[in-house]
Amino acid sequence: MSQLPVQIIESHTGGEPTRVVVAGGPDLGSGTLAQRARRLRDEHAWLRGAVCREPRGHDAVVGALMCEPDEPDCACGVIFFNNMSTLNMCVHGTIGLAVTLAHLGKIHPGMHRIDTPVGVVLADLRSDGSVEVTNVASYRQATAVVVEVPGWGSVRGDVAWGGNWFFLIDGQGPPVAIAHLDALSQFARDVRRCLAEQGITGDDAAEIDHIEVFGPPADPAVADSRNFVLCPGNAYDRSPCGTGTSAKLACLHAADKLRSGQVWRQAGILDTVFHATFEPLADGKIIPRVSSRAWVNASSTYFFDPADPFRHGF
Ligand code: PYC
Repeated sequence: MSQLPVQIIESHTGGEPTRVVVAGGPDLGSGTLAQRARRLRDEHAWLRGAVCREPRGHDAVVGALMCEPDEPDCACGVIFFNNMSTLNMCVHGTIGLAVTLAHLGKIHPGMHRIDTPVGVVLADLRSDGSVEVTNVASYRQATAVVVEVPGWGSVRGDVAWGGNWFFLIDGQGPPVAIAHLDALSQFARDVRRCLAEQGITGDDAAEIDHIEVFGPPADPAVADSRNFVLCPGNAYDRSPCGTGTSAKLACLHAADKLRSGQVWRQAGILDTVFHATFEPLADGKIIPRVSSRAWVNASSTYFFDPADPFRHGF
């Protein structure tokens, strides 16, 4: 277990924090990013405790361990994690990673390949500081799936992959507004538990660990929709969630409700907005492109005093 200081650069994307571990992280050896992500999850839980739990962190923090890429021509590799486990992919975190790399002088405006556990994504760092992420191929796996949720009744939604597994619910549950945060969190947690109990999964029996609830936008001139996204654990995404926006695009495409190239403006619960488009693939999947801005707002050094019982979080 590393007792070396860990160096972090922090940013937020539409209100959702990202902490990029730029030095002092564990040595995960070689292999694909997916293999190294499993090693991080199973053998180095201390890092997610130190970064995403109290007393340094909180459950909304997403960590990003910068690594050597496995795929050629990548600016870097990255493994995202939160207080519970590793994440397959994270778009807001990729935007945060891109501005962090620029802050460190490691990249300049232009297109950059980033290796992740679910494949290579592209980050286009523009000269105005915004970043467009070309995400992994996304698709709707099932539509109008009904899950029985005690207290809420029959809840209907779509199952889709956008780099993580999502259950997307439109127009059911509490109003999608910050005033209803507790009720939304409870609703989404109940839905997630019932999906697992009723055997409703993504492909290969993957747990659907993100729940996305949609409602009307505050201002239709600014956004097409507002969402609430429950992340693995109990935290909700402060941003509109880029993998969730990718899943939404896949569902809109499958339902023939959005054309290739048409811009979808997804607001999150704080009314920050991601702009997204897609390119259709021959097999019915899509390649989503999601853009937003992130701001670097802190740089920290974490110390690990062996006498501190909470050096790896609680
Ligand atoms: O932006 O993809 C995203 C994301 C996933 C979890 C939190 N944010």
